[in-house]
Amino acid sequence: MTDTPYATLSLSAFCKRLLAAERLLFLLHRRPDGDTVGSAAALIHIAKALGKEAYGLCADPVPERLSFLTRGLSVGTVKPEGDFTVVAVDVASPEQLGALSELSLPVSMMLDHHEVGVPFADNLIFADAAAAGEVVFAVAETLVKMGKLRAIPRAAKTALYAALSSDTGCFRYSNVTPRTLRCAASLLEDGDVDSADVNHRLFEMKSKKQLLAEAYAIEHTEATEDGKIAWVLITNAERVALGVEEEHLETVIDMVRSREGVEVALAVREQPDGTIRASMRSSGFDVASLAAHFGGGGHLRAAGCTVKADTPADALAALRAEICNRFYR
Ligand SMILES: [Mn+2]
Repeated sequence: MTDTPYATLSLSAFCKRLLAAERLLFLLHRRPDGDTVGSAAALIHIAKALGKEAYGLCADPVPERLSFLTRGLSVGTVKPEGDFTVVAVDVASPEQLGALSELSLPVSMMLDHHEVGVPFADNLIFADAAAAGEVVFAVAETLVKMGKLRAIPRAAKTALYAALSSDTGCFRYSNVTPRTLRCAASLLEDGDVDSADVNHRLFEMKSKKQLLAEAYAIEHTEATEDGKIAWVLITNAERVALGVEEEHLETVIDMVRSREGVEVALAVREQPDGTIRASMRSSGFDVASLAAHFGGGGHLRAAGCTVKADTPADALAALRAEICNRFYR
């Protein structure tokens, strides 16, 4: 994150700019997950508690299973009228804004936790945070310390807990630190958060279509001879034949990843618009720089990118070649 024209913000500098704003627009990353939705929802609740107008904007609709986090809030795919102070939440690079980048919004600040990315505004980034929710929690605590917020609003606590749990796989991944757990513990302190309900919604409850997609992925996963690199490819034709939508493919990567012996997992999905998305997970191999090589971003062990290729099979071949090249070097 060096050599950019953008400033690195301290917590208090970020809070001061938030406090100076009257109308706030929080940008979520495309294909929204529990962290970007939970973190943006928490910021909207906090902004409202500060007496401000606040909205959320995302290139893709918030998936049904996460809609409990945005209930009663204005979070949509169409930009509300008027001028805003625009803050990107959990967005590592402009590419992750998806179609929003075409709006050329004047992004004032970024709040993020990705160690690999392309800064596009003055930023508050905790590279060691497990989730953007951890950064938002620090912002909320700072506002409380500054005397601007009496306490973290109840609904914001649930949203932040969901953000933390979402990006840590229910506090199971290696990104969990003592600070992550202290944030979660603090959010649970006053009994305002029904953690079992949040975790059930995030991890246990699956639609039949999602289960069908997972079953397909289990059946069609292939691997290198040593079983260390595994992948699955799902084209539009295959998805349509399966009777599922793109949003039901979100967890197929986890099926590839959970196979015994797999160290690098790859899921390649042709999108309805013909573009080709790749998700990668690993047990330590750097998939963030791999994704960055293809113009994407993410974390050391979890990343994604859009691959430019003529066919999904070509994209898979290019990804596999690059992974093998780096893995067996
Ligand atoms: Mn995140």
